[in-house]
Amino acid sequence: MDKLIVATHNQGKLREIKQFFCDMSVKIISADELGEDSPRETGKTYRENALLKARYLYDKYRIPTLADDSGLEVKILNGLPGVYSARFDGPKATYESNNIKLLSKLGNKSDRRAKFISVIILLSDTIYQSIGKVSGRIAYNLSGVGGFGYDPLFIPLGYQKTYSELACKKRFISHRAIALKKIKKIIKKL
Ligand code: ITT
Repeated sequence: MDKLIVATHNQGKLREIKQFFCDMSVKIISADELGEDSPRETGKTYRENALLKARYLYDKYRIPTLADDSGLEVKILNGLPGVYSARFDGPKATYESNNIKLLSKLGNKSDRRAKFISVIILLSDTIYQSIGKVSGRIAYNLSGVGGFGYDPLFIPLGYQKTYSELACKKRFISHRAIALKKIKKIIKKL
């Protein structure tokens, strides 16, 4: 495979995906570089949304296309924000407003268990899927400046620092890295 479309408009995700594949010769083309917008994410599951995003560009360009749909599931909030992670605070949500909303929903609750999930679809002649999950907990305050989204609040199991504080280490241990590992093997064979 010499070209791969990455169907995302999220610069944080794009950076992580590019870094993960930086030792491969495949040329990565993002949705922004193609001047494309994104389809409405009407799916009820990560898989449905990832497939929808991948299909939107694959059907047009016929170049293998990768899409990531991901979210943060907080146990005591019955899995929210989950597939609604990007717009947890409503249609005009920002990373900051989502984080503030999450902190206020949790208040001082001591059960702060959460997990991050990434479902990656690679669409070419076949649909390939890979899932990555990382368990952890939600911090009481925002910490760190690296990464994006809920990174300043998520402390992965086995660490005392948030994804943001772990900075570039995140790219080896994250839910997305776990999902991308399998996809990388597939790409090498295509
Ligand atoms: P694309 O659809 O264009 O890829 P998006 O941001 O809308 O970008 P999703 O629909 O998959 O992507 O929403 C995932 C949201 O979950 C994302 O906006 C973040 O708020 C959060 N999220 C996902 N992965 C994350 C990560 O590694 N670190 C922090 N937050 C993350």
